[in-house]
Amino acid sequence: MIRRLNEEVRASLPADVAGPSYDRQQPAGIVHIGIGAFHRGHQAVYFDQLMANGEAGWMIRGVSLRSAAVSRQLNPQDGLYTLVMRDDEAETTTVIGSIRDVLVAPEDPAAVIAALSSADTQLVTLTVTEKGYCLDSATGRLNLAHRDIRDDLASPNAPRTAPGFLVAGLKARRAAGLEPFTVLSCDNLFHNGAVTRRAVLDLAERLDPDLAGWIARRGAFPSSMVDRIVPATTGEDITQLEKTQGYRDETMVKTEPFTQWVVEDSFCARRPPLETVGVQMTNDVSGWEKAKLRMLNGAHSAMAYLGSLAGHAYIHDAIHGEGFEVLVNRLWDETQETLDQADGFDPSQYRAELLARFRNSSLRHRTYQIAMDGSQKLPPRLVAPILERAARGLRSPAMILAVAAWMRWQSGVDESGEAFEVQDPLAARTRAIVDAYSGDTAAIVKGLLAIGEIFDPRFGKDESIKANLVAAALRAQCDDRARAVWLNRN
Ligand code: CS2
Repeated sequence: MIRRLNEEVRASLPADVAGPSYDRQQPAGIVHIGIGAFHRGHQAVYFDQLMANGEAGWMIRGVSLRSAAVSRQLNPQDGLYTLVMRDDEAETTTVIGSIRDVLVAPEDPAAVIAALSSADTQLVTLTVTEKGYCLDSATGRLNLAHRDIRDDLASPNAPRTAPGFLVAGLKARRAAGLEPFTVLSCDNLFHNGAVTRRAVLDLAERLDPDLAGWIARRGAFPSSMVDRIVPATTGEDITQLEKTQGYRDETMVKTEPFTQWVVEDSFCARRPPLETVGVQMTNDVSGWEKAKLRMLNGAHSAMAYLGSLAGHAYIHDAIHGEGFEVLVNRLWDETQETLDQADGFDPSQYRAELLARFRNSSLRHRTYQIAMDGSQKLPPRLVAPILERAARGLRSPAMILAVAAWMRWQSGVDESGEAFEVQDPLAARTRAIVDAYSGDTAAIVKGLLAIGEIFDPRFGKDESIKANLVAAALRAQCDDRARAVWLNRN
């Protein structure tokens, strides 16, 4: 009988598997909202190291805003899970102990609010993905017409969204005479701290203006740049771990050795000494955020659409495909010219490191996974830098090609005629546009460019951008050969 990872199994882990030796009963200073694989592969590992170094009080209470899946996996394992770190040369396996438990918000919103308003809680970290902030992308403010936000306004004590829970938790703290916790966004949004602050204040102002004033004065919403490639765990990964280590872990994560976290040093509550575990604390994260979003994530999205359409299921496959390295380097030449100085950021070293990370074939990072939610990802990764370049009279053929591939992706059929599901909050709208103008690329491009949530109006008005997009989308550039020809010509 194979044993499932839990406290008992932790006491007798195989010799090559390290595990937590600190006291796991110590207080939980952190509530994390959105407890997916990325949190388990990134922030939770830093807090695990912090407690291993003897810093007390940084256990994490996880919150799932939607599904009970992670709680069903992690709670029976006493919050323990395995981190498998691999590249093409080596693999290390560690059991991480920093997560206490997982609360499922829709099942028990009051328990989440109680965790947020506990005197132990100093810091609330978030990985709710771009769409979890419920923003109106045209204004960067909270989308008050969003269905879930309307529900939160109607039932503020049983909210559904991350901003809704933050407001409810802060309100309960104020009522209990406690100070606010620090809110630390760990999502791939530009100025993620300021954006979160704005969203929380927009909601609080509608519910309780006094509370909003208190949050504005006493709260803190530092920005942060997070980076680690954490592909979705597969059944195969779980079986493999079981075979090699002799225990079963339903919630293991696999990741790369590389990890980076740059955090703005403006906390209101007790701040964990993150700098002691390799976090870069800084006064201004924006240079790092922009570089990472445009270089890593921009190249990821380009490879996701172009690669997936051309039949490359994984990033390491795509980067070895004809012309992809050329494409990625062209894209980086384009984005690099839009970056600001960030302390210690060396673009050529960053590019070399990124290429090596993309080539890591042991991660099996699916292009399809990255292609999801493109409507949320395109604006900071591709639309903004293309526009900045256009304003300076510069063309951006590699980034245009990536946007054109996203447009082709909306048809739900790849270059070899294989159908797939477009997973995106705006999929129904983009599909309707593609169907309405079937076969007329110029009309499809025009229709998609009119989606204000994705494309700044300047984008559609720029005739050169539009013409280039149509040309790129028309010529089926998603096929490897055609893409190489297109890049040579442009
Ligand atoms: C990826 C990111 O899925 C995606 O959109 O680009 O998850 C990427 O792997 C991380 O941001 C790396 O830090």
